[in-house]
Amino acid sequence: MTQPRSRLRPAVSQGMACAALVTAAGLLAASPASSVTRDGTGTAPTAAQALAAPDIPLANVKAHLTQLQSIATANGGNRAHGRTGYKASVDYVRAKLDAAGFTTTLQQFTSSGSTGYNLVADWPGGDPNQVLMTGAHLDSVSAGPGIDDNGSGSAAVLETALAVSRAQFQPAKHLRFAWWGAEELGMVGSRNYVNSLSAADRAKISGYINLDMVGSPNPGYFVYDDDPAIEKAFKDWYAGLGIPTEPETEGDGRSDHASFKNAGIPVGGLFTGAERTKSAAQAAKWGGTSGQAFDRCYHSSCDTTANIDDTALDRNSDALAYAVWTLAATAPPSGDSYENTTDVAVPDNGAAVTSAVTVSGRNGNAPSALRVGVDIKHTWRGDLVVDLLAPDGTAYRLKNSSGSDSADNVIATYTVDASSEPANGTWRLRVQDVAAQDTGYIDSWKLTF
Ligand code: DTR
Ligand code: CA
Ligand code: ZN
Ligand code: ZN
Repeated sequence: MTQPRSRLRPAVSQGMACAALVTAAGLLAASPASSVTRDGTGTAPTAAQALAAPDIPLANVKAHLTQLQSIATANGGNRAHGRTGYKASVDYVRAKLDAAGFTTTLQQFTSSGSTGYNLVADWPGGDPNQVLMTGAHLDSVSAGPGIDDNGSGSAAVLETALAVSRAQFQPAKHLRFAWWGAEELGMVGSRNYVNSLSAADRAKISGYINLDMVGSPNPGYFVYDDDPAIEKAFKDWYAGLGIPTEPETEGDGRSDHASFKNAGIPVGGLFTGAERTKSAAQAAKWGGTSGQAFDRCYHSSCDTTANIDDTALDRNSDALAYAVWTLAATAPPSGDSYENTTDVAVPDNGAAVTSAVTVSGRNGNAPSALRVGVDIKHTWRGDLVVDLLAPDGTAYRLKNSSGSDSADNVIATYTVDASSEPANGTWRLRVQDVAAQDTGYIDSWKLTF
């Protein structure tokens, strides 16, 4: 049931009730801290769980690739199933996750006469009946170090998991990350994992996101066209960057998401291409070299750290973080929405403006996972500070400004613990542009209870 559109309210003057301090480490560190408290007395506020996805530092992702390259070099030139380089890769990833507070499990299996290992890492918290999984295969072929295939996916997933820890992210859903063995033998590890789950445990997995080759040197931007919600998260992200994507259609059955899809679990993922050739039309929209394979070193000894396109790796790592933050925070819409679609101009480097929705007829307080969907069209979105104002004026920080976030538009769904706020009343979205140049407007926003 959608409420009638609300009248636009006068802008909230600056200096009104202050923002709740978002205590997530990492996010505030990425931009000027706003250490105001709810009541202005300096007492510690209750933390609002409204967090935008963090930027995934490319340097961190590449540091993992350097480590995986060193491991391959020290172990006969590869990280293949059944070889010492694979187990060393598992030990490296596991040590990072243990240090970051994950609960890690090593699942053993046998394939082609050798012991294989799946590494599974659970982030404590969230609804155990709604598990969002993200995974990548960690093994290479025996011909080479497998840095694009699939160190790139493994490193992007690892760094996203570490970003969850840095942010102390506590979404509605439970987060689980996995690194698979023996994918190159035919998705053996991931199939072993899915088959080892009871039907009840399989049913708890709300979705599986797969990253296999996300840094190809002549990259394409392919989004798996399987589950629409997962696909939408990735397409929204790339639309925000103004980068066209194509559906990943050849992948059916060609990577670990197949193990989950075959069990009826919604799947999605990203891919930058392997042995196939980039067309002229694709080169025209993505750059790179037409008539050349997306990855000329696919399954070859030259799949080293030199076989990576940094821009593609960075974009896909950030896209993964956005998808995890969005999909984990968004429990299936179960309630009513209240929306305002009236455009509100945001003055450049000026006063805050607001857009209001009026909620009525509800009982009690708002939920602990109040969903705030925003659509703000604005170049260089790092200029923007975005807050949700409860009817009593209490502010919940949704997005901090950032001197480095040059991407356009804020199209995101935030989850706010608004359980201390009565549901009925006039809620406002407050947006302020705190840096000169670049302008934009609130296109629409909505509350979902
Ligand atoms: N089979 C994967 C590489 C691969 C080829 N096509 C796709 C499509 C979607 C994901 C992965 C792939 C491998 O060699 O690991
Ligand atoms: Ca990044
Ligand atoms: Zn491969
Ligand atoms: Zn692969």
